[in-house]
Amino acid sequence: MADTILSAAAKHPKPEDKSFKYGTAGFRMKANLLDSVVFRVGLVAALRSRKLSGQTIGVMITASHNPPEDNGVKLVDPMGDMLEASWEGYTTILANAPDAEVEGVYHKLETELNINPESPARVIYARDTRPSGPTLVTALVDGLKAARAEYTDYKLLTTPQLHYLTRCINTEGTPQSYGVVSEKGYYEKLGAAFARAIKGKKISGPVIVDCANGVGGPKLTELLKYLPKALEGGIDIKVVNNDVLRPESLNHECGADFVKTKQRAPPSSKAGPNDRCCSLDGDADRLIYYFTDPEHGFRLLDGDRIATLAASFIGDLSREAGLADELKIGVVQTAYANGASTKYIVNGLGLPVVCTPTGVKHLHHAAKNFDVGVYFEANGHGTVVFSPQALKAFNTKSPESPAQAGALETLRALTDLINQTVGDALSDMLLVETILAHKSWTPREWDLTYTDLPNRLVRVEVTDRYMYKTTDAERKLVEPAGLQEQIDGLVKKFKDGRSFARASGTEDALRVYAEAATRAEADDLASKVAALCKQY
Ligand code: G16
Repeated sequence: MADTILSAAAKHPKPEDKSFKYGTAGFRMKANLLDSVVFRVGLVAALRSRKLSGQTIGVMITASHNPPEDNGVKLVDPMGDMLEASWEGYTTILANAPDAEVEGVYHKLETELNINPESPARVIYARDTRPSGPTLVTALVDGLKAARAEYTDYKLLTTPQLHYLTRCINTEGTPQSYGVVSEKGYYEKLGAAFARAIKGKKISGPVIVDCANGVGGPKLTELLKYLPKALEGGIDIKVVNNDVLRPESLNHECGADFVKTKQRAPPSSKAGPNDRCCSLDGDADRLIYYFTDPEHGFRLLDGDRIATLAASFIGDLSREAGLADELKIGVVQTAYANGASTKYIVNGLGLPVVCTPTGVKHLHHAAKNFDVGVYFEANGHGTVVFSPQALKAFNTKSPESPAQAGALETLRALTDLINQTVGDALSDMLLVETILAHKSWTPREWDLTYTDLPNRLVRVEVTDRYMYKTTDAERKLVEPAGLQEQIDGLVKKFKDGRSFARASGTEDALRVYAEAATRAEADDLASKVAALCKQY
């Protein structure tokens, strides 16, 4: 007989004196603290599915860009979106209940949320390559069994693949069907869409992809089988940092987070001048491009650059397709977006920009207010979402010229190529490659579209990150009292200065961002603001 929730909870005891919070991307911490949390996430997944009449919920076990000894867990809603905000609170409550009270809290939530305990509960789950993954899966399964949920183990996947599968399952057999419910279905969808999107265009030279020694490596290697090869007018992808057998190498001196924060290529890189390079993160939901310019050295093409590239390309295609007046295109960024990128989008591309707090869930939500909503965090996490009206227009508009027909076909291909559930490094990379091929651009031309303001992001160890509270899309601190005024005073002394501090939602640290007219000033401003924050 299956364990009751009470007896199962006793096998996954909550560490004493530890409190948990569903943060920017679910729960994240040292893996050895997560067992009870993952068990209880299994219970929440079952409740959430029952609440939604048996629609399938996804659970991903990953700590993405964080170090190998960390792990994390997050929930995926039926359409592949992040968990609805109000449920983050319920998950936090269950994660913090004492072991003996877990069953009571579970049933209380069931009653309060009006959930029929006899409704079916269906859950799928996957994990990244961290060594702690299998043990945490055991805890999750114990939670799912105790809550009498049906479940399917998709084993190793990238985070965006799990989002894709969740949506596919819940839309299968409906007019909104998102794709075939299998990992192979994902590769086939991307491969076919990419072939359509680059038809008649030439991709110049190879792209070197740093896979952060994470799950993106084997998955990209698999995807290659479904992509048109360079010799057939397709793409030449060189996979590097694809060692998933040495767990300690995950995200170590490589990957998107390293490249973005250190503003340099992984030390292992053997790329030559002007070689087109990109880096994924540990679960392949972030993407950063870069190259070395013989004159100016390392050049970073981050999430802001991908957003501007995608927005300008889709904007141009919509105009060519005669749809510019019908479609509202907009870009969503966070406070980390380089000021120069925001200016370029508003003044250069003539598009509106919305700023939200950090966290894909916030950006995704805001992007849905546009017909074409392009959202990217500067760290390379993002995608494009299309409204039902946009999809309808691409599919029903009768072309008045061969050029219009071509633009419409490219737009349709993009809607299949882009993973609309969440930021997806593999899909985003194929999008960038498509756009560069259409524009006949090397990364150099891409880099020349605008000039970034020098910037610096620092990670500050503080005693209690939760005492730093923000407002205005995290651009201003309201607590500790008086700190923001001091930051403002410092910023005023720097030409083009801008700086903010916010608590990380994925690490035990405060993040300080600064930009200014010169590199030295940006560094100076960042270290001064960091020092100020540490005093509190
Ligand atoms: C996660 C979130 C991102 C966020 C990043 C850093 O990324 O999904 O939206 O930008 O954490 O967040 P924070 O500054 O709060 O630590 P990932 O790639 O680690 O899942």
